[in-house]
Amino acid sequence: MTVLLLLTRSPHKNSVDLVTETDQKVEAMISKTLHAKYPTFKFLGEETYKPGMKLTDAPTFVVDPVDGTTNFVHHYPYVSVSIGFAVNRQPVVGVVYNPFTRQMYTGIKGEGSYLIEYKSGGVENDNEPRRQRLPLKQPPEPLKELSEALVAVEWGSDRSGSNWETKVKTWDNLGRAKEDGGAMIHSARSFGSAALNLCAVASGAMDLYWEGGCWAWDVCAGWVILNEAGGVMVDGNPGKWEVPIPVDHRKYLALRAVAEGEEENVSGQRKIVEEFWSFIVGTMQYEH
Ligand code: LIP
Repeated sequence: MTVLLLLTRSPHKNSVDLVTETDQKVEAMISKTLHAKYPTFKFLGEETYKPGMKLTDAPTFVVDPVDGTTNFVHHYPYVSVSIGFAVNRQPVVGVVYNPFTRQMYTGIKGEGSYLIEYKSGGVENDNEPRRQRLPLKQPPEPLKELSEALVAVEWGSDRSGSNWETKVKTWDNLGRAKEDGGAMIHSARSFGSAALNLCAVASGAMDLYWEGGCWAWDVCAGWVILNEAGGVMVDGNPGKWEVPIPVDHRKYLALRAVAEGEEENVSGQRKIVEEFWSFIVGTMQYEH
């Protein structure tokens, strides 16, 4: 059995903010490879990020070498390498690969998004992977109201204070019976990887994903894959439908495509998003 060397992240937030030697080595390899190929582009990675570093409008690789580190430490196979590319703080290219399931999700702005499944030999040895355009169900299933939804929600690593209160009370509101003022959603799931949660929403297997506290590197790649599958990313706090959020906003709500036609899709999504916002208790705030 491979022994994972757990390291202490600096600055170290708390006992659930985990990092391993693998996270750091994979990022070093990705950054070296990308820099050699694209020396003029900037790089923002989870393991080399320092407080105060800001994502600019410059073309930038936004990378999470091991998204789902807690899963990786526990050998729970919901882990991914997430490589995004942003321009003007907007995601334009994304690749998310889960080495345990050999599933790769790709998305390029204006060119669609795909699920590519490799057989046992993995990426290097499989020349004919199965490739499917997202969402997997076309036309997308309608989603008439929030009570029909399966929603991904994550605790994250902040476990006290007003952000925690907002998460716990909102989770309660989403699950609670309608006659008691709740949304009575079908159910909630916590998979522990923002990138794979976004890919699940893009594929249509999950209807929504809500989280506050994760970072640009957790969502950049998945965001393009979601948008190119007709899905939408909006403010994780009750917001304004017309106001787009930047990739480093740190409060996110993702929703899958709910109809084939552009107009029907957008109006159907707006209805669900505004319904979801009405069940959020409080406002999440995170330093950037
Ligand atoms: C994780 C995110 C997840 C969040 C975790 C953590 P990491 O990223 O993907 O959504 O809930 O707290 O931030 O640290 O495994 O790269």
